[in-house]
Amino acid sequence: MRNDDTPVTLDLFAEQAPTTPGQVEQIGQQAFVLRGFALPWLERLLPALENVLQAAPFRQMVTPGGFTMSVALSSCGALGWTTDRSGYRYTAHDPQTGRPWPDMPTVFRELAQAAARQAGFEAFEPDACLINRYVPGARMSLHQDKNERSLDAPIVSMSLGLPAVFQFGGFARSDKSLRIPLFHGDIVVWGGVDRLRYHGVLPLKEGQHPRLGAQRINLTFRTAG
Ligand SMILES: O=C(O)CCC(=O)C(=O)O
Repeated sequence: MRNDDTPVTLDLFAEQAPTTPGQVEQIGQQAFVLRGFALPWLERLLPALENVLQAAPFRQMVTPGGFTMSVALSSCGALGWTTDRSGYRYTAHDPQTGRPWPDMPTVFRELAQAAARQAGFEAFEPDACLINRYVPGARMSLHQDKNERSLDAPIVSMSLGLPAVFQFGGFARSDKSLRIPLFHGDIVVWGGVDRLRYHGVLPLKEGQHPRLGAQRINLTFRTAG
């Protein structure tokens, strides 16, 4: 209820995220949702994101099985995650341009490190930032992040734009998953004993975000090399 006693509907798909900045939700032994953690950084983060996307625009990639992913991808940092008919891997060059992936902006790195620290992971050194763009209907099926050379570092995953439902499961694809609504500015961090948990995103619902329009952008930071 608000002060005026008007009932508040926690509409998952409302334009404004009903996130409580500063709230931390534990979703595993070493896994946390940091509500609104990115919000104070956005004035620096969004222009930096735009620059990265100018150098390495979103594109739809094909899985080894021949399916075109509904999520469009880009990357920045020393390594970028890619997929094609020959497999999933990290590359130092953008396969579309043949150029190195754009540098990871300082604000990206600092924010990812601050979020990791808040979740108990000191000294996080991300060398890969995968940028996922969801339009309504786009989804990411349950998977584990396991193309990274070492699994010691956590995953730091940041949500921007439209809300989405994040699935956070167990160590087998068939394990039951939590369904966690994520909003503009929320960050999920998982590592340690939770590092290999299956996770995914349900199909994005239609909507208009006041800042980013009809899309959700996710930045996923990893130590890959
Ligand atoms: O979009 C998200 O919140 C999750 C992205 C993800 O699971 C991945 O890139 O591996």
